[in-house]
Amino acid sequence: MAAGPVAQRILQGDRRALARLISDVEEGREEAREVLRELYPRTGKAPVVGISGPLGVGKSSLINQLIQQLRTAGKKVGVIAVDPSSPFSGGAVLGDRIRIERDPDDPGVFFRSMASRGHAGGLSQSTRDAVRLLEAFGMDVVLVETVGSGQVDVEIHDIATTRVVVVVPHLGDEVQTLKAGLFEIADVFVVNKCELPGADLAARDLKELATLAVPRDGWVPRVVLTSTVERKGIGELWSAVREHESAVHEGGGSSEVLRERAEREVRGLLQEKVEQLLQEELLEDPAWARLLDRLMDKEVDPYTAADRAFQELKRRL
Ligand SMILES: Nc1nc2c(ncn2[C@@H]2O[C@H](COP(=O)(O)OP(=O)(O)OP(=O)(O)O)[C@@H](O)[C@H]2O)c(=O)[nH]1
Ligand SMILES: [Mg+2]
Repeated sequence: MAAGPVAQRILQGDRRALARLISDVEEGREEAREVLRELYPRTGKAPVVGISGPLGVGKSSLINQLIQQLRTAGKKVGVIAVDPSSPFSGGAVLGDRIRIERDPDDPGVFFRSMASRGHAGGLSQSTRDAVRLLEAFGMDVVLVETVGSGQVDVEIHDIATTRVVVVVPHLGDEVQTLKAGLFEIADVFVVNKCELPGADLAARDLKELATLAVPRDGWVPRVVLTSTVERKGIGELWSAVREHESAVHEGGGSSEVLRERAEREVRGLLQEKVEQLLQEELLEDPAWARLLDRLMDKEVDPYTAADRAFQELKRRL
């Protein structure tokens, strides 16, 4: 597909056009989807590294040092900070939470934060699309910081090609169980603040747990020790990410993980359309209100009501 004027500007590295388009994506504008269609063939090659973990473990500090390392190697870096769950951050301003030390004049770094409100197609779809735009824009690597754990975090994790979960030594029993759960969604574990006591023990526990994980694309989760205060382990972290990227991309289009992810995305978009169809065909029809009246009067039960509505929908298609 030939690239239209907006897509051209993105490909030419126009930062203002990129910022505006990401906002359009957040608002779910159809024009933005059109540009995404045009740019899609140019996406999917850059490592997209998700960095998540509990509050204050050092995610932003690690990102700062990864940026330095990548810039030194001549790589351009896009950074997205996602705040899916305001309760976690206590309503903190995102700009505070990420604390990225960046040179505002460096054209090789683009930073964007995404908060939970106002995403027409859902936060994870907006984030996924923003990542694609950053890649089409020419970023060699995209880093995505998310806080906390739980369902939203898992969804955000679905966007990263390599999922890094950061923990610190001595998180206590509660986090031990959290760690076990996180194994499902981590490719690389980082024990940050490793200059503190207990780091080796934490790393050993994690390595043991890693042997229990079911390998995906032939990959067993890796454990890396880092300290951003002592500037240790950043090179090892990046090597682990690169090795994982090779494992994922090795089989070309046959990666289990990438295929399942692609399927989940299309299913999500399809479900949106089905919901819209339901809305237009049934829920706006006066017959729907009448059916609800009958339900309230107990003339019909919910199962029968759903069956009838479904039959009616099929009849109309
Ligand atoms: N001792 C020690 N402190 C660290 C290290 N890395 C980060 N910190 C400190 O931990 C605190 C939190 O660091 P951040 O990088 O903001 O952590 P974060 O995970 O991004 O925090 P949130 O985004 O608020 O969840 C800061 O005070 C850092 O200076 C480390 O390697 N060792
Ligand atoms: Mg942070």
